Amino acid sequence: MYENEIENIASKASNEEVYYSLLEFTKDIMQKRGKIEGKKKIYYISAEFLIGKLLSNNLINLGIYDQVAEALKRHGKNISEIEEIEPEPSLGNGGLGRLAACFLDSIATLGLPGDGIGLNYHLGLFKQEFENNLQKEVQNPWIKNKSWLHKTNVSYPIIFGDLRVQSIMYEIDVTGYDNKCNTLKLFDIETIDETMVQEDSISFDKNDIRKNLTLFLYPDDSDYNGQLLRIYQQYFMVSNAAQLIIDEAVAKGSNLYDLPDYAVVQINDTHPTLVIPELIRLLLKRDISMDDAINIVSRMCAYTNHTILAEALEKWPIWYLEKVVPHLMPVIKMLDVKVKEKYGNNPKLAIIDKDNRVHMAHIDIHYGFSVNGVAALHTEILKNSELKPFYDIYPQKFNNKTNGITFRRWLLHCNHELSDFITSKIGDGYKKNAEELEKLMQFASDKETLEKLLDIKIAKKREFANYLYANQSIKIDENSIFDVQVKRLHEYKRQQMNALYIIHKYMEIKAGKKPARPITMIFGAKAAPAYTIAKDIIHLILCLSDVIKNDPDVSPYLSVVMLENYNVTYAEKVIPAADISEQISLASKEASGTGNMKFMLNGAITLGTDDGANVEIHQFVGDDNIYIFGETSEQVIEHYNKSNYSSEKIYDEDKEISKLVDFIISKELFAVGNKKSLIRLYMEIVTKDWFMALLDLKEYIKVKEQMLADYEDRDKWASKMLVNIAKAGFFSSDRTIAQYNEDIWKLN
Ligand code: 26Q
Repeated sequence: MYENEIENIASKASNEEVYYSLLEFTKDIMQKRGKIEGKKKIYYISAEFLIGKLLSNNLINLGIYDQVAEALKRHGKNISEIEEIEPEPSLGNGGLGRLAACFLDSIATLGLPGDGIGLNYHLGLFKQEFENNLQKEVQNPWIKNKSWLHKTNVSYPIIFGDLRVQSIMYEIDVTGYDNKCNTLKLFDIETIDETMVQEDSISFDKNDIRKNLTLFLYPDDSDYNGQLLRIYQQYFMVSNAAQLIIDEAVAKGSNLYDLPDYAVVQINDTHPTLVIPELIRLLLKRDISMDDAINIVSRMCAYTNHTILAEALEKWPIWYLEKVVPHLMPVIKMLDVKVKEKYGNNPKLAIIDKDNRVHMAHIDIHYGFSVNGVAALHTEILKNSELKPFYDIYPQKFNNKTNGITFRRWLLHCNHELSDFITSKIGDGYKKNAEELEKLMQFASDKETLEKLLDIKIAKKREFANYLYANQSIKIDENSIFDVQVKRLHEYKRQQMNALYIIHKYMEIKAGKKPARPITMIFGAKAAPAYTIAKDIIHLILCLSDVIKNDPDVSPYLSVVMLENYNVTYAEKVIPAADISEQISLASKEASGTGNMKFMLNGAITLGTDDGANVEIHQFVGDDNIYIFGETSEQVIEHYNKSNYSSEKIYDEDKEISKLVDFIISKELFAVGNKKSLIRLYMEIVTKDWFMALLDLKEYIKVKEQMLADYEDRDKWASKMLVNIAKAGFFSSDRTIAQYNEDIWKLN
């Protein structure tokens, strides 16, 4: 099919022309594919959809990727160069946004009727640049005249306390793998003024809502950074969603009392929580009683929790809501009164607390029918500690849905070499049924297979090294060990602990102890612009990179690279090239992690704590195929409960540790860095260390050394790689979505 069109496109003169023709061509095919239909639909509402570039993925899902790539090749063009033209829509911060994108792919692949609902941010997450070893934020526009967006005629009035706007709905088609399409619906208004943002910054006047409502995505990850504009955005998103849901259900014949037969809403963290009172308000307007409205809505809304960090739980001062959405207040107050009538004045269960703050998660749990965590350990922690008072009254609402990733993007697209090889071994059934990867286990000690895996790894390392050189003019040694930690920067993820490892290795090499093979430490991380310590950690890593690069005693054996502007596109290049996957969060703090799954699938070995989904990865691959260290989540929780952790004590008593920490304020680092920032970070680690980097540091170093030594037994290492790939099937988002459907959505 499409031979002539594809040939015609491939013969166009410039890469730009080819890209834009392919864009239109692909959009056209998706429109013709038609929509997945069904009586009941899942609405996945999320403030973030980190979809990444779409061209290759869409071609893969449409089954024409190879055909297009070959046609391009015949005309002397390379599909990866064509991909370069596409701007990456960075409509998310990190894990939660990327998860939403993986889910859309899987929902369509499983043929379930389901749409994503979010916001059409004009500027995605800031673009990161490094200047003087510091992070600088630059605005990141992604909508060119031609993009994946379709403008629709759907438009709703949205009422705020002090203004009223008219929305417009855009759509991006989401094609399933070998299936029809769903859509991602992104709402916007026409009066956004992109000139409000200075060319070189991300600051602007936050008061003019008409001009900036959907102008940018909040650059916060797991940090609660309350701003009035954030509430405007949230309400705008959910009021559109609620109106759309009701319209679509009514069009299909709903009498509104049976709305739960037509629609189920998944609330992605608390950012879309206001959809609950908004749906109730809209039903009241249609003459449905309060009790009936609450009953209807409570049977259609389900909530996913993505974090246990107390500072990330949304609690808005009531006056924010009174200003932005006064018409919702009677409903929210009624929801609060009913909780108090039923459960007394238990402050732990209240929607509106004594300080007049509205607890968003509490609305979801009382007035939704399902509450899920995103990995087994995370759900247990929610049930037993963080949300225990709720679990006590609503045990039946709680369930676990361990996260997953789409194998189309994270294997078929980013690692053709590996997926082709797997296909040659076990056929391509695994592309639809990921558990079939398990069939690879029969080759666990097959020399030829293992050698081929190592060959593919080296090819991907070379490819990445070339990309890095083209992108950042940095040269790395493809024969070194690639040790990779890529994720948002947060103290709980403990990039600072990895930096202390680098200091350890640097000192060892200085003292004459050379590693068996050079090591390349690769980081990628954006810090929220207002998160000072996170920026200090980036600064430390960049300074270490500088010091080591300029030290001829050390540079042949160790190098440190910080990827500039780490995003989905970068992830697709670096993950297939990784040997070691760093997943070293303080146990109990990482709800799940999804990078861990991407690395595993691409044959990297995990160095991690028993946290989030690492626990399940550990169970699947067994002790011999993962490197686990550090205190357990129980031990860590006990430290918090007893307030008995003191980094100062460790620092004072352990000279090996204090020697590493002291290097942060050494003359070597001061020579290339900012004294104030380095001292601030040093003080933070010595006197606070809220996420206990010093607690696990020595065991971390020990286990990493073991790992580096084990790497030298190449056959054994390759068999660990194979086991990781073979056991990755469980972490397909197709499995996750099948479980959401089975237990929560109940479509079909
Ligand atoms: C909140 C209020 C105001 C502004 C921003 C925010 C905000 C934005 C994004 C709060 C949190 C986030 C993102 C959270 C997140 O990405 N959590 C991650 O979710 C993944 C998918 O479930 C998990 O794998 C990770 O463990 C979890 O950290």
